[in-house]
Amino acid sequence: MCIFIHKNADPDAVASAYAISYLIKYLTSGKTLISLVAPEGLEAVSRKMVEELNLKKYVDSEYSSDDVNCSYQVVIDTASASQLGRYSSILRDYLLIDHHEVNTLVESARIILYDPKRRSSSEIVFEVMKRLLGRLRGSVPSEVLTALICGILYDTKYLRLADDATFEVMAKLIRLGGDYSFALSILSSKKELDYSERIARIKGAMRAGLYKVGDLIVVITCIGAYESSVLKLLLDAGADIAIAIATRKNRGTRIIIRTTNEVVERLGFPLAAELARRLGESMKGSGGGHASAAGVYVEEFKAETFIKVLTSFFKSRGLTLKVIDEGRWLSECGG
Ligand SMILES: [Mn+2]
Repeated sequence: MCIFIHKNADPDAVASAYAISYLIKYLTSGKTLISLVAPEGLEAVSRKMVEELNLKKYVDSEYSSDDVNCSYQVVIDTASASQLGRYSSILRDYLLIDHHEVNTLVESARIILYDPKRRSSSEIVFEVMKRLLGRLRGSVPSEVLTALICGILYDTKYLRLADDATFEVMAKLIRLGGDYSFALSILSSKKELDYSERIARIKGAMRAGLYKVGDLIVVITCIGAYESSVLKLLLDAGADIAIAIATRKNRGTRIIIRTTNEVVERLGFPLAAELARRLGESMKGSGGGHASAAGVYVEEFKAETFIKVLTSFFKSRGLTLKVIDEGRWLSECGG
């Protein structure tokens, strides 16, 4: 059996995958061999979580580049085929566990455990465990529970996005033996930015173009690495919507969109997810994600088309995209 998680997997995806793997092994008395398929590997903080909680023993093998052959497939915390990279082509009859507002993998899944109201996949996985195991006390190892706490904390931005159901799950995880403060310490150890990340952030800021829609500030930049970090910087600087174009030699282009929850609330629709989907459809790629964080993959990026789609997307919402200062992103990423 294979468990697939999205590229550069975050703690929610990784915790959910290990917990499901544990559950399946438990229910089949260890007879099921499980491979974790993590295209392009795990995010640094997820690797730290796996190490600190000693989770490796819950899967039999890990793939990140070898050819994968699996009879049963579970896809976790993944919103679109593009997030699985080259593995998307081998998907069939899969079980999907996910919570993203927009998910294009739902259509062709065989079994669906999908709840866009949940703030994390870890919450859904915990509910599945509860249903299948009945009384959980003593049966689930504390490191698995702690991993799920990490997953929830990460996806809810330390519970800022949590709702009543999230708190109920969290309370149960702690009561059953999950270690809340250890989970916090795993996630929150400050990492020093390395040299290349600092360069990427500064380049991203230097190349940024400045636009507005209504009274929202939109910033577009072009950067080949550390996109999330660059976008966070731009949002911190005051952008309402920040978009990074990341072109990789012979490997297509990723468009990453970030906005704030305040903007999503004000607009009243899942901006990033919908914009990503529209860009994907219009640029012969695929896109999806959350209301405030989403991504698109396209084979061939054309700045002209991109701006056109962006303009018509906002226009369809009654908003006009205006240029304040085009910046340098076009000459770097114009294609
Ligand atoms: Mn998630």
